[in-house]
Amino acid sequence: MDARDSAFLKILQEPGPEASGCSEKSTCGSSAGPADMDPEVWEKVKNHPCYSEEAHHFYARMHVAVAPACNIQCNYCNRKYDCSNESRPGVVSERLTPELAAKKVLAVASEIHQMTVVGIAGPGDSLANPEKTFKTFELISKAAPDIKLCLSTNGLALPDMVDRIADYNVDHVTVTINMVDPEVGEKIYPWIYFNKKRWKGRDAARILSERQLLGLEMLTAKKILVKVNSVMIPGINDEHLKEVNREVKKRGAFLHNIMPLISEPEHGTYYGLTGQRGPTAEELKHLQDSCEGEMNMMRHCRQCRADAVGLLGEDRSAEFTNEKIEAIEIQDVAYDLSAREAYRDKVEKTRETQRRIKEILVSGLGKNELLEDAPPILVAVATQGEGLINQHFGHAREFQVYEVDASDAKFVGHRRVDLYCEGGYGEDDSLARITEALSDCVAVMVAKIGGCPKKTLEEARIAAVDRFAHQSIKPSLLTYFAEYVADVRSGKIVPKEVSGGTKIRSGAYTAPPGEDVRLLARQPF
Ligand code: CLF
Ligand code: SF4
Repeated sequence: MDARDSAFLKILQEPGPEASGCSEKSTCGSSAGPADMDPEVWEKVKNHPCYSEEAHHFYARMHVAVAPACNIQCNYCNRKYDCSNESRPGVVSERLTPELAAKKVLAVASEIHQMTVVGIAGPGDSLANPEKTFKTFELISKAAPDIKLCLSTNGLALPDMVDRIADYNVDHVTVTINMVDPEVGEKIYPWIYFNKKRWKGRDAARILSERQLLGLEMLTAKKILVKVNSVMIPGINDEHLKEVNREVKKRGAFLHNIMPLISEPEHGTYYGLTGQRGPTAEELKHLQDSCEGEMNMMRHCRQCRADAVGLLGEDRSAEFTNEKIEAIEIQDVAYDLSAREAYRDKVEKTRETQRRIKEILVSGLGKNELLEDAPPILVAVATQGEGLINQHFGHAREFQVYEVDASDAKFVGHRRVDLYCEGGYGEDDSLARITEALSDCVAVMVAKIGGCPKKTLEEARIAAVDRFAHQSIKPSLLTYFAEYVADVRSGKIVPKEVSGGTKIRSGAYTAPPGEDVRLLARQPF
């Protein structure tokens, strides 16, 4: 038991609930735990930060940018920038050869024991560059056999590559599917390059869709886990994504990740230049909620860069530049498999403890009549990982948002913000933007917060809560929910009206070596 969970120790000493089998469908999804799925599947996803929401608090991924070419054009992508499928466009990537990529993986794995997955996600399309992609996988699997291999693709070349994907033991494949109707597709894809020919309009969209769905079926027939990414483009495919959801579920997709369109004019994309807007946080959540009854939804995606390194939501890629990796002598890399395994064992014990505390709390709350029919609330959390409320308000670059009721505390999204505390001083402009970004939340849980931001948040009816500092997130949220409802029922607080329209902030965090992580301005190649 982690001493940081001391507030929950007493609860743990009481008898726990009976072990149950698979819970209701609503508890499955990327937030699911071992009780919710087949043990074989759980083994594959339990330390993959994208396929398991729980895992993303503890484990990191890295991308190796070995795939520069692409075989299609998406209206949300400018080729001068990173792939929008798996990386926010507009942040510079260094491209790698397969050999340098494998060396980089060893260097990162020896430094960051949390890193369990290597993905190839661009900056173009992984399967439009098959020789580079598969050579990279071959080298990594020989050098670092405990690392999971993952790839992301637009799916056009996928049916021709499924056997090779299986041969290289790639267990996780992401296919970006934005439509299953060519009429919708022609508004998203101006052209594709297929069978040595450039196709345009509806024909292009039809071929792409057929190849994506065929590839998906072929992968699931081989028991390879497939995540489908979809970019939500209001007015173009937002309603249509419900049909996409049904079609990919039918074909065995494991997870559906509906992501917001990122389209700023300065990115130079077709959508950016023509004023196509992205969804608000509420619109995105509403669509994700309506698809959740159909299949497992991912909500913790950070739309990472093609060379991202670290926990989702942080990016340590600047610590591992090509120049640094080239300068490293491979014999100096301390790739210690046993240290990595020991780290994972420790993490698994912590996760088990946090899970058990949560189960016991939920069981207790279920018996509390006061909480019956109490509507869920949104609560933001400042965290640096490990499933704990362990970040100072002023140091947060993003807040995780949870929907909490008596039955669960479910991760439903994140809000990127500017640092409030710069050089020891609070920034009023940042505070105003943070307050706006959290406007739909009733509280924000932090390790610590100063009197001034606390007052400003409270004026906006966002309670700043630091009494759960360094405790586990989900049990703290459940405990807070019970207290909140009791206060509402007694008339101590009036429930907050939420107006909607919360903007989604795009941006990637990169950390110059030795410095704080900052939101950097876009830099073209
Ligand atoms: Fe990378 Fe993608 Fe593999 Fe994850 S990312 S290739 S599945 S290892 Fe993850 Fe990043 Fe979202 Fe992608 S958070 S953009 S879903
Ligand atoms: Fe850009 Fe990726 Fe679309 Fe290719 S598949 S155009 S790289 S977003």
